[in-house]
Amino acid sequence: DGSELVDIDNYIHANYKKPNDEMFGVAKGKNVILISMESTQGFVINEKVNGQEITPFLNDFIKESYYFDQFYHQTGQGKTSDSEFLIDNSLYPLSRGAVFFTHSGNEYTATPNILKEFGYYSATLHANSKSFWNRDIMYDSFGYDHFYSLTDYDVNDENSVGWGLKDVDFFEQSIAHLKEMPQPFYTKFITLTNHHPFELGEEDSLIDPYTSGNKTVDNYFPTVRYMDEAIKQFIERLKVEGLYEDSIIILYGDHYGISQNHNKAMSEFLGEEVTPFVTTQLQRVPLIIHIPGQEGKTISTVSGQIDVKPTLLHLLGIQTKDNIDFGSDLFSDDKMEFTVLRDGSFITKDYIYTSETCYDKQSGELTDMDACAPFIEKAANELEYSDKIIYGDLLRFYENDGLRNSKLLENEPAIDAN
Ligand code: GP9
Ligand code: MN
Repeated sequence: DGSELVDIDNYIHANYKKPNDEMFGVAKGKNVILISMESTQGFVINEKVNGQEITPFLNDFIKESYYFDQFYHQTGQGKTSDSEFLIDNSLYPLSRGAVFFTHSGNEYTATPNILKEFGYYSATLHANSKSFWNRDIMYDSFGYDHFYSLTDYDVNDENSVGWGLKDVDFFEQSIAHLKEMPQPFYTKFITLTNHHPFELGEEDSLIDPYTSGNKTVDNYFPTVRYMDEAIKQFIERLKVEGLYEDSIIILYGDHYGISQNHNKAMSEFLGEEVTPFVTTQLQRVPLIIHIPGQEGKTISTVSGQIDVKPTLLHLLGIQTKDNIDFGSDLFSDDKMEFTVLRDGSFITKDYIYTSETCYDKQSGELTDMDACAPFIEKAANELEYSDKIIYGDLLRFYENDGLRNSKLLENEPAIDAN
């Protein structure tokens, strides 16, 4: 039955943070364009390699956007698919395996499911075979109307590298798909070129590799630079097509690109030893939210992928107080600075807890466990509650037994469903 959900429901609603009055609904009725930036870690932003900027476009774009520089990925073994799970559901992925494979038949209250009630059309665009990560099945559970996958793209030897279609061509070909969609739309574009082992042709290399001698680390920079260029061209194209001003654009890094196997080369690049503390800090990925007509600013609230769903829904003018979301609105004045990673590590305003060790965030020094202690149970609870929902498919009770009365019907539609 759904009785297990009562505790969880109480926990979630005790943690609910009300939206910021000034931001609630600022993007009401706008299209949504999410861009999943493959393997893009936060340390490349405003950083150089061989004296050259790694992300010149993003460095400019963050100046006219809300840029969250203390935003963490929370993925596990499900990699890109875990990030999609977090972003669309505000639930944690699983500690082992990929929830996209193991629990694709569950009921979810994902963002596309919710936005459907507000007249939105939703689609994911990604030039890989549709069954990779079991996406075709999971997307149905999330409520996506369409999945533009490999067969919707013209992919050949010339326009491919590494894992497949190059990002520039992917975005270019995606424009036609975007133009045929009903508006408003909720779309997710998943890039691919900046994927291990970071292969790139000479003609697409805009900067030189790094020179540590570690191929993975060295080649990471030119493929990040290439992705940056692809996103730049896509945004320019959105302007040409008249879609830019009608769309809220959200870019996020899906997960780390450089694993701990490359700590030595990373230490050389960063100029510091990659300790467990530094490894945790390296799990920061960029989150950039561009809202037409808003100047934006850099926001350093500790946050994670789990926070995107309520943040976005509030920007669109949709209430979330009756949702089972583990994250909270990044613009809320009361946003708690507390982010749990899937391995049980957590980050607060002042501390980082990882490998059962408590660090002072400012200094990186070990600190007394008492400082982290109040959060240890909360972190464990969060993960456990979220796991329970997934293992027990508990959202089916939430939706069906009227635990908090059909929440979607309570919301006044933000826009006409015409
Ligand atoms: C595959 C792409 C990359 O379609 O999303 O997957 P990853 O290995 O990063 O999870
Ligand atoms: Mn990925």
